Amino acid sequence: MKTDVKYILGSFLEVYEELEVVPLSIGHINKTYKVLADGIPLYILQQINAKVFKNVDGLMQNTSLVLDTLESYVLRKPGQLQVQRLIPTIDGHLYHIDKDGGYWRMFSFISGARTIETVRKYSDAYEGGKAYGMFLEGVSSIPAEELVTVIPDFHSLEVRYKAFENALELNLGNRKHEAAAEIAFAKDLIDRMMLIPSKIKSGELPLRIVHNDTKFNNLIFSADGRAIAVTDLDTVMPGTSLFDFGDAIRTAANTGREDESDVRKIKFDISVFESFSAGYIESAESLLTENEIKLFPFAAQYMTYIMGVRFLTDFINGDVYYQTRYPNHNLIRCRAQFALLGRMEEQLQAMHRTIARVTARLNAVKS
Ligand code: GN1
Ligand code: MG
Repeated sequence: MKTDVKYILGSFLEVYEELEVVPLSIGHINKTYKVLADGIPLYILQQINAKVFKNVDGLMQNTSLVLDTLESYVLRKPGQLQVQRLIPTIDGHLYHIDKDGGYWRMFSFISGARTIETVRKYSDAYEGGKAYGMFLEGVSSIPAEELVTVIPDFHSLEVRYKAFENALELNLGNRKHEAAAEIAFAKDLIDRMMLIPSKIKSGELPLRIVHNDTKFNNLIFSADGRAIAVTDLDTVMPGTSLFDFGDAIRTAANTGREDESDVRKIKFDISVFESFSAGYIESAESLLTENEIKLFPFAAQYMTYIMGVRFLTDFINGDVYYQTRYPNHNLIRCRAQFALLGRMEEQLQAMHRTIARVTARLNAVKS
């Protein structure tokens, strides 16, 4: 297995025999490897999950466009963000197809890079907010029609909920009975959760180019605690800033892991929420509308709910989408998301007050 992967390097690099390839356990979709020379990481090699990304060519065109756009954006913001480089294949393509039909791509490794799984410092949350806010500004110049829709309706709750209902009907994994409480929870909340989709439909929320997968561990930090890059650009597509803000809070303000099995460890850290919001709103201020900012607390709930429903759907379907490490992994992930949603509900008013405070502070600085 490992030798096979190493052999792939030959399509990207003339000389690769001395390099070491180490698998990384990040992400639930693609397979990711670090490529090192003498212990120093040089590249990130990835096998793209072509079951999930059916149009790999479109995906890679998007990635290349987004990286180029960010590259020119960061030139205007010296010292703030770095951009990964796509390493083309030796024959000049954006990706390589191996003899078994597997799709591979390679990126430069950002030196000193580290990621954060659980946020423990408010300064990290603030830095992360700033970086994702800059990202929003950085990609805002891309015309929507130039991006291929790699996964249609990615954060559409109508579509995700239909898939859930479909899973319930078919019960392919024969597991419905194991998830009775979670199924009831999802059903109870669906009407309330349709608020954001309804505001998108009515035009109250602007559509923008967004990242769509802003887990906190998709940020790269320097050793001295600055958020220096945004990774995982697979799902950059039109959407709303609420998706990015919400998913970042879902992962950053959770004191437990995304798949924490002891739900008592799952708390919602309102100070992380405050710090992230301050960074995000400050750096994306030129774009964000009042309607968007007002809905940020709810966005955190929306993204937590939608992820819970997606994990639950995959559990019922018999684990056909996400990589899992044990039989009820998706159910545990769903439980953790729904527990977090409960903790957020208790702090919803506090979140609204926090957003008001953050915006008031920013306005005071300006006047
Ligand atoms: C998947 O593979 P990863 O971890 O970057 C998923 C996201 C979910 C996330 C949940 C293409 O992302 O939408 O938020 O898992 N990506 C896709 O952790 O479905
Ligand atoms: Mg991803």
